[in-house]
Amino acid sequence: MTKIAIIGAGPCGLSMLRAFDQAEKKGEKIPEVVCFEKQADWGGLWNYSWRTGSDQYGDPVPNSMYRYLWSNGPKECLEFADYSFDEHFGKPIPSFPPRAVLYDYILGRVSKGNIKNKIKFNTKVTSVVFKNDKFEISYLDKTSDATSKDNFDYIVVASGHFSVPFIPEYEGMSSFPGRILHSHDFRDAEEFRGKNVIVLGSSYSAEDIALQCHKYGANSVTIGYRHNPMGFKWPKGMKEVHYLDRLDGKKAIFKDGTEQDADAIILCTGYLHHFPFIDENLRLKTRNRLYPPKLYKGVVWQDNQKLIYLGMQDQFHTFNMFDCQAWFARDVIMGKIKLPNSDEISKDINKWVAMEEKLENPDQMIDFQTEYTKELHETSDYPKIDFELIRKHFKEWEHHKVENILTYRNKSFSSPVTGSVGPIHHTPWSEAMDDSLKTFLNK
Ligand code: FAD
Ligand code: NA7
Repeated sequence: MTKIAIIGAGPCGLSMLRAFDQAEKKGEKIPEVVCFEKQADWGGLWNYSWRTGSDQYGDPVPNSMYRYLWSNGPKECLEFADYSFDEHFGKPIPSFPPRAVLYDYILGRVSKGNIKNKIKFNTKVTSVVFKNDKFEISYLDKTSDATSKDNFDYIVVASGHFSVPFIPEYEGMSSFPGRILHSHDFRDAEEFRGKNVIVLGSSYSAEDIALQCHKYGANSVTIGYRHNPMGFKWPKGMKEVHYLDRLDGKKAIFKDGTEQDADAIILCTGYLHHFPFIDENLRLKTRNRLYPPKLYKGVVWQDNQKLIYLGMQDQFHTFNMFDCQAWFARDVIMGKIKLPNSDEISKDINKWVAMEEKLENPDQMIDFQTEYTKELHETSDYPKIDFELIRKHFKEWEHHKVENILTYRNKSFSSPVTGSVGPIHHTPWSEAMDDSLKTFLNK
């Protein structure tokens, strides 16, 4: 029997497990599937951990999410086609839920199937090599410190790419008298109440962590961008300036001449695609981009088509794109989708990469990833979902952010699955200090 290993039980690994589960429910004979998850529980980044650094077994902590994290895009854009928000919560809920609510939703779908028993928890994959037409996987049971080996026909890498921080160094850091941390280790904005905070970066983490620090009472927040400013209309107490030049004692000196006393520096400088456990000739090497090269349809490894990578793109679309990838991968593995010859694979990859390299603004990027997801969607029986509506929502959301970065999360959107409209939340985001599921749903 064909044997499949899935590495990681975050949203992508769970999409893969759900795809097989759905085929089995339709009476199809599915391969043997084993999922390895190095944490004690499932949900990937959405499974919050207070820990930073390494865990009780000495293993690096993968979690990068923090307290008070609310969805950074409308939930309608990530909705599962086969499990709507209305079905899970029994009623329409507002469009920008906090982390705990999305975590509940992700798990709600997989708790119902024959899925959890396929996952080996606290089990870290330490090596993947291809020999004699099989993948040999070595894995460590972290609780017993015992290593084992097993062979598989296919490997699905769903280990995420927002867990290993990219940490640059600036002059003066070693003598800076305050705290320096990467967004990967940021857990609670309360820590920065009354402080002068410098945030470096100009993408999602910089935007959200800067806003969190402001919301929870930082004295000032100064964002240093490298190439392009985010350019939002920042509230009083926040500003965006050009690139940190150096630190001099507790003073941060920027390239545009701005000087700012700082108590803390938060490096929102992104993450590394880091797969040290995969043999080098199978390893995806890329920066964070919308179409990493060498992946046919964004998932099948060009040089060995029994190796699948899920969710390795920079992401506007998330959960339903992961699903489209997983359903496609499942059908490739089960022989329902035949891959073209290597010339056509190469042409297809080059076409997408060339298009991606020409993208100039968020609207074009949204169009690009929507077209990619739609194309994948058509290849499998993943249920109907209105990607045109999702495209429209993403563009509206981008424009709401430009209008007012403090209020975009108060807006409401309609579901691409059920059509129902999210109610306006009872408390505007900038005043909502409690991010619990109970308060969000019940007040
Ligand atoms: P992950 O969620 O990272 O899961 C990977 C899993 O693989 C983890 O459980 C990990 O323990 C496991 N693993 C890793 N290596 C191994 C190994 N060697 N052996 C065994 N197991 C392993 N997306 C949204 O849609 N909305 C948001 O609001 C949003 N906010 C975000 C905020 C932050 C701070 C970050 C970092 C990301 C955010 N995202 C958001 C994007 C996020 O990438 C996806 O939502 C999603 O978590 C990606 O799923 P994944 O399965 O690819 O990776
Ligand atoms: P991203 O989106 O990969 O962005 C990384 C940012 O880091 C980006 O703005 C880079 O600026 C910046 N960067 C990288 N190196 C430096 C240095 N040396 N100095 C200053 N700035 C630097 O990562 P995020 O963490 O923001 O987002 C990851 C996920 O978390 C995302 O999917 C969200 O859903 C939440 P550049 O543009 O290259 O100048």
